Amino acid sequence: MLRSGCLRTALFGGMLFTAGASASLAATLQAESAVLAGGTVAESTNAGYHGTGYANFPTTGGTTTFNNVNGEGGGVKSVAIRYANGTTTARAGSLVVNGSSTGISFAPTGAWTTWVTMNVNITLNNNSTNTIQLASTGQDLGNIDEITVPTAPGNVYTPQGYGAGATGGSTVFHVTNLNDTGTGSLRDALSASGRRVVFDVSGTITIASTLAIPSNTTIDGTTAPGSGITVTGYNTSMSGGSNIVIRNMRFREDATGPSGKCSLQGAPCDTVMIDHCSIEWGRWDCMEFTSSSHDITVQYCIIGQGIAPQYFGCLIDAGDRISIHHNLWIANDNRNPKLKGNCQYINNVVYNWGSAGGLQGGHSSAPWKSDFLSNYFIKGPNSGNDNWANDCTSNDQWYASGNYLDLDKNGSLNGTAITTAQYNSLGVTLLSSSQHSPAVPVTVDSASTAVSKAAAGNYGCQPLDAYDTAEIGYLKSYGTTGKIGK
Ligand SMILES: [Ca+2]
Ligand SMILES: [Ca+2]
Repeated sequence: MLRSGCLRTALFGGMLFTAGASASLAATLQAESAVLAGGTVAESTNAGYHGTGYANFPTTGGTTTFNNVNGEGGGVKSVAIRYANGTTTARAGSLVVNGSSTGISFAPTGAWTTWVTMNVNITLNNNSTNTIQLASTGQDLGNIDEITVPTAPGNVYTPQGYGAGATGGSTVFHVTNLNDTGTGSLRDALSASGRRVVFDVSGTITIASTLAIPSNTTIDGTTAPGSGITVTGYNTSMSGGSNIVIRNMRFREDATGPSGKCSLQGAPCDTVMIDHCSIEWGRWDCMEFTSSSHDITVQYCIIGQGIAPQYFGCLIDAGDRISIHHNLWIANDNRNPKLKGNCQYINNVVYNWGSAGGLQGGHSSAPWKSDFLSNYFIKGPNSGNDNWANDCTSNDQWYASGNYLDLDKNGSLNGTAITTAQYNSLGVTLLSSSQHSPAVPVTVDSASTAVSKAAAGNYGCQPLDAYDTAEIGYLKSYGTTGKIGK
């Protein structure tokens, strides 16, 4: 069924996906190859289509049916429909998903040769059992070129928490090369605000100076073919930015970047959604939100492999309304994160902290109030102590529930619930009720479910590359393997 209407309209380019390939991020199905009935015909008159043509509908009763659509694990998927409507008015019809019908409307695109992509959230069942049909019911719809169904975890977008209101940009800009600068580069794409940045290429972009992200920007790495996009060599900054969405990207500053900078940082930034990203190889921290940054979500990410001089995960300093949920923190010496802010810290998995500890408290002169729910702290071979949390004071004020701790490094996940006595030994102030209620709530899993999801490779930039795959392997050793840094 259709859960919401048109989320965004965007041109799609460079869709090089191969249906059925395990590493593909999406399966694209051509309308001209679908089952056409009721007077719907395959045409190739108007240029710009993908494949060999498109479906042209009669005024009423025409259908285009995509059978055996793979919903993988099932659930809500953002399905892209590429179409053209050369008239000046929207054309309405029906979208029928597994027999359940709802209305759908195709806005004018300006010309029959102007093809755009509309995303709709559709609930699909497991595996290749789904039927998606478009039908004309009194108007002859638009011409339908293709539909694209996401098939990897990174393509399922479920924004939650305080950053869920970020809408980013809408003017589509295609990154067409992996250059640091110049026409068609990512830096070129980020030279103006209001853009939705999509990728016609995949690979590594090596930057030699700070890459700045302006306000009202979407960077959608889910559009990159193949193995996705890695930004490395220097820091990427959202400082001064507002309303930013970043999905399915890798940011890895590495040793060529400034020692005081991070792979991804905002000092300050607000109204930010970071979804399914791998944020690693940062020098000061891998990630930072400082200077009163607010209304931010970091979800389904890997934050790890911090490098010299600090080997730290993330600094949150004077942050407000920050949701950090469903992330894997791995191979950082400390600061997973430093929790100096009013935060939701939910369903995080912290593995193999180093010499100082896992999560660092704010130990601030001001009180900070966080919901601290169903996280799992797992000691690893480089953990020099049992400090799953450190540097806490009474100004670290937590509503804590459902958190687990596994300190025995025995190769299996067999932790125990963190006790009131263990919180008290940190010196934190325990609060008796939840402190946070963002407009879009965070789904709270059990701590063990959070580990299962991380171990299944569902966090970080999809598809996982060799570095992230190695880190997941360390996690799944549950205490016996791992390292600090890259
Ligand atoms: Ca087509
Ligand atoms: Ca264990």
